[in-house]
Amino acid sequence: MLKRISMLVVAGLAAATLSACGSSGGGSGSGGGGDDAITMGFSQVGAESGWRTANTKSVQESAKTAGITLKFSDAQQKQENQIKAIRSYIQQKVDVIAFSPVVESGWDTVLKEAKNAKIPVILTDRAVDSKDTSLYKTFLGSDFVEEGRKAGKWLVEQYKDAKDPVNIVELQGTTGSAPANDRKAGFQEIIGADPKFKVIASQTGDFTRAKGKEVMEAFLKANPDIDVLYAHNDDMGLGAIEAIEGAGKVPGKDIKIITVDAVHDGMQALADGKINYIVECSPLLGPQLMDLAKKVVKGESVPPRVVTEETTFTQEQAKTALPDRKY
Ligand code: GYE
Repeated sequence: MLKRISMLVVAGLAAATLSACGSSGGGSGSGGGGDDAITMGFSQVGAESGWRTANTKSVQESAKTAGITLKFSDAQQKQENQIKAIRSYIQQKVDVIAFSPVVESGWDTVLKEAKNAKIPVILTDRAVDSKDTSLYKTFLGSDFVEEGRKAGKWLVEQYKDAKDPVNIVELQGTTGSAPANDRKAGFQEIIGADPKFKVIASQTGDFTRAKGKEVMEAFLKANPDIDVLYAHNDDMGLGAIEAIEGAGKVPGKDIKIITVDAVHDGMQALADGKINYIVECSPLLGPQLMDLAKKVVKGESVPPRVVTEETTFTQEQAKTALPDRKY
């Protein structure tokens, strides 16, 4: 699927072919800023995590730097709010719409409306599962399956000599979201090869610290023998750490913790020994998003998939990286 193709087309936004004669279907955005002035309507998921805050900042700052007028709305993790926002951007005849879909399904109707209005759409951060890929120009973001695999590979390596079962609990991201689906699948793909790895409980913590804590408390009550926590983001992991400490256990020792994102607070907990491994997911998508928007509005061709480059961090690596971390 999309995700597979993606690897081939990374990065090289180069080879742009100037194809169109007319530019956007928008018509707005030309008042005063010269004929290059672009208005972007951006529908953000919410403000659920440190990652999201950093992502929002990146989008807002890069729009400013790129001279793009940004109309921004926060959907508070609700698909219906995103659909409303997109419809309002269509009505306002923005030049380009970008959004980070909270869940994967259910976008075809509104995306068709944008297409009919000739307003190009860019997916950023999260994917949709629409079969019709002509409904959007490109998808900029991480490879979440690969992130799950990285988490799984670290775990397999850590327990390579273990004979006993390894009891894992999983805090999933928002139900139905691309990162929750894919991080689960990638992780499962790797650990599934060895039956000693057992996911004994798996539940959504909605990518928030509060929910992560609450669900981990329930996990701890129901399962006395948890060896590993795999949390789909740092925030849920940080909430879970509070629950683990509250239960009189030592996070990072009694229960090994793997998370995804590598935002500042997560990296601090990693450096402090409370998290054991973090798979990075970069929220700094703003600059690439603005480049893509300019091209798309001009009618230039762009790669259908642009994958963010990412790494992983051990506790030692976190100590080194922390002072220069921007978010
Ligand atoms: O990992 C999580 C956030 O979509 C990649 O959403 C993003 C995820 C990120 O809430 O912290």
